[in-house]
Amino acid sequence: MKMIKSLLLAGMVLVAGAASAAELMVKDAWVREAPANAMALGAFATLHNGSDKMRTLVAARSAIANKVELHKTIMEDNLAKMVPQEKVEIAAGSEVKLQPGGLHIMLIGPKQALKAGDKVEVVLEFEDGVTLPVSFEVRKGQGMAMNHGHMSH
Ligand SMILES: [Cu+2]
Repeated sequence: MKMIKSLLLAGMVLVAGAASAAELMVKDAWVREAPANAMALGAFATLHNGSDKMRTLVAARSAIANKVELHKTIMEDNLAKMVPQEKVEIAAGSEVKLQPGGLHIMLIGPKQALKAGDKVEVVLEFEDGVTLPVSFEVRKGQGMAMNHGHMSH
């Protein structure tokens, strides 16, 4: 009887963990195709928070980059400039778009060339301790490609 009880308890903990992750949804995750010598590249996605409380993205990590940062591109004196962000807040029941020219995840020092069709695994870390592995699809540059390598960090 004792064993059944502890198994039940373990099951409940698992369900609770899964539920809090499921309330966070990542849609349309992609990174731009890049050569092996790229200095940095942006990762983009729509982060959807289906829960009833604010969720805060505080970090991201990936085995394919030396370093991963959260950035926001702003215009200053007609120049695009990237500002590191400590966090990205997603209000309850809403979504935040990480997109070229705005908030993005920056993969700094990619360790390999990325070709369209490849997948890049990035783990998103939230303030409440939830981690969310996301598979980003590599796509060819679209429209006005912003060359991150030319921007000052
Ligand atoms: Cu950036």
